[in-house]
Amino acid sequence: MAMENRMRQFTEEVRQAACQFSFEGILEKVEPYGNGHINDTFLLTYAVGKMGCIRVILQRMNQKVFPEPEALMENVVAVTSFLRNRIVRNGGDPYRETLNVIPAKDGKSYVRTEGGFWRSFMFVADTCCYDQAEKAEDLYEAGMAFGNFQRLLADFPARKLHETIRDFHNTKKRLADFQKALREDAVGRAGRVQEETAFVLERKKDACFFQEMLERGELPVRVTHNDTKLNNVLLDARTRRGLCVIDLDTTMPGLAMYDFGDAVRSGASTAAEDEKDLSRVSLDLNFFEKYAEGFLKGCGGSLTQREISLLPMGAKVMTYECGMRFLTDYLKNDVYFKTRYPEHNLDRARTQFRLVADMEQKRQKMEAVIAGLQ
Ligand code: ADP
Ligand code: GN1
Ligand code: MG
Repeated sequence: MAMENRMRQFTEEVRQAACQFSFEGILEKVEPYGNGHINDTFLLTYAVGKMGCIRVILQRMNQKVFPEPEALMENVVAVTSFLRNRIVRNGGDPYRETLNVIPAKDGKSYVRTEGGFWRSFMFVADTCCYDQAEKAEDLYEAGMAFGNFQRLLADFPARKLHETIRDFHNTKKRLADFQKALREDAVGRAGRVQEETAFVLERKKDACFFQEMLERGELPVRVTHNDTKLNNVLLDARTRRGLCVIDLDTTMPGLAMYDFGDAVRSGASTAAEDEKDLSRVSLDLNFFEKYAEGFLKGCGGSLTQREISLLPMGAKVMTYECGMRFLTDYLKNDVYFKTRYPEHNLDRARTQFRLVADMEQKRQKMEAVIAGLQ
């Protein structure tokens, strides 16, 4: 019953937002959509005269995570317009190969209601989107799509981008945040995570690895996606080819290793991000290789030798950072990521740390795979 009431309230809020967008037709259906951890995503179906049905995505942006939705949408519009031009120039389909923002009736890229800030995208139909890869080819295709995304944005004017989340992949800062949450122990959970805490603290050096290289000016800063989770890329359902990179909220200056690493973390694990049976969690080296092959191909030779050799480290640091973020959120009483049960963030942190440990075991193998692709 509580669920039904919640759904009714959601639907009402969605309707209030939807009527301010440049949609046409009669709203026939509202469904919660996808498995994102941050925004509230809905699929809306409209009946348009005698033309049949049109579906659109409507999202309530998470204002706790993104305190400046206007700046965020400026980024999204700038990046998608730039991509659209490139895709058209390359003979591609700009309605399927990038997100398309549907504006509000007042011409803005977002709508503000009592319930928050909303935006809308054309729905990219006939696609598949996976939380976990089904086969190695999916990872090749995801890698190709994310690599291509980075290549297409190579000459995007990075200074135009707002930093939507400050220090997003500053792992050193993430470690400091974790230590602060541990000290504050807001809801008395610190005692329950001593093993995980020790795991984090034993790897302080990893937290500083990229940040210190960046501070020394040793790595090229590129426009990167920064949230290359497998379910942030759509594959064409018919051909199963990498089609459209979505969830552009964190597209900002960053490192190639971030985009490589986060996709390996999410796509090359043998288990779900919240698997409780840790014996099922490991790095699938075949998936790792396929993702790397696709990513390098997609980047089209733009990565330096140094960057390529740092890809395995990117996978480890991104996995470590993500585990630390889940654990920090657990200590802070689950204020950032959406959770479905009280220990959800802790389960997620544990899988990430198990994956880090496995990557440490497989380090030489990972390096050999990357060397073999050069
Ligand atoms: P979050 O930031 O919460 O992860 P996303 O923007 O990734 O939100 O959207 C959540 C999910 O909704 C995606 O994983 C995908 O399944 C689906 N989705 C989002 N936008 C589109 C779109 N334009 N077309 C088709 N599916 C989409
Ligand atoms: C979030 O939004 P989503 O679900 O695609 C998070 C990522 C994490 C990921 C872990 C803006 O991604 O950074 O790696 O969860 N996005 C943001 O699953 O914090
Ligand atoms: Mg997402």
